[in-house]
Amino acid sequence: MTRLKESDISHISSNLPAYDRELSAKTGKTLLGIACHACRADEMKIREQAGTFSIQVVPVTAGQGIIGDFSQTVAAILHFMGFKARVSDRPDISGIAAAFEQGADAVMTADDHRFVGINLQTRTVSDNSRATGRVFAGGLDLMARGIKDKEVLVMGCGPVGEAAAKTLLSLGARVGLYDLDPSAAHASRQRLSDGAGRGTSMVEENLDRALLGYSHILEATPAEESLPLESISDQMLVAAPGVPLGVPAKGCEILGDRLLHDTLELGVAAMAVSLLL
Ligand code: 2YH
Repeated sequence: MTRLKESDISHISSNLPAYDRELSAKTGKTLLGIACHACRADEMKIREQAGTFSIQVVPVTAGQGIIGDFSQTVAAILHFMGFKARVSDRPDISGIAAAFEQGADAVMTADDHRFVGINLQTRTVSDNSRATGRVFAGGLDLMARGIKDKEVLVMGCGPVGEAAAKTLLSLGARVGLYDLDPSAAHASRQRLSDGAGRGTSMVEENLDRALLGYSHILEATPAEESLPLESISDQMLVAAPGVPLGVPAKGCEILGDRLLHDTLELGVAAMAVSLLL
């Protein structure tokens, strides 16, 4: 599991308006709009509810400890989306207790294993990995102007890739699953096929061969350069929640507006929206 570094996120807060414009150019929707699309939520209603919904972001010192700028950046993203958000004055249990005592509607908090949002009234828990997979799948759907009946290769079958695959199947895509460890792809396929009413997925065991047949990619690996430069075509659309980004620098240039990638923004946006559902 990737642990974010301060250098992965330090640019985010000051760049939110520009990132929102970039997302609109790529997908036709803003950060909030993509999150609502992915969560099948009414954007107008969410915008209205967000203004009175207070979220306290609670830093966690356990394990490897605080990541510089992490909580502040999460709060900045939430604030940018229109939520009443702030970083808790205290970390850990004291912060959680204060959020309850002060009547917050929700907390967002992360240790080394999970990053979650918890609605303190409804007990809904939104998980960053699931939300991230879901929102990047929704973003790919928008970039493709409808992913229904299209073939998508999901690279990386961890929690993010599997959540993306689940969303893509629910949108009617035909999904190929690839993982460096084929048994992870097979296990993922089994879990996906256990979900009632879902489309079918298939496992791809040879990446080079698979890449010849797909022009829609959901890159959810934790590896640099997982998508070979030679495989990047003029038609390819890539949604890449993986950190670090698996697309080589030259590939990013070639893809331009056909590449969707960030380290925190879209995942936090989808977590926040799902807390309101
Ligand atoms: O980055 C992480 C974990 N790898 C979970 C990621 C789930 N997608 N956690 C962030 C730790 C933040 C730290 N405890 C803080 O600053 O509060």
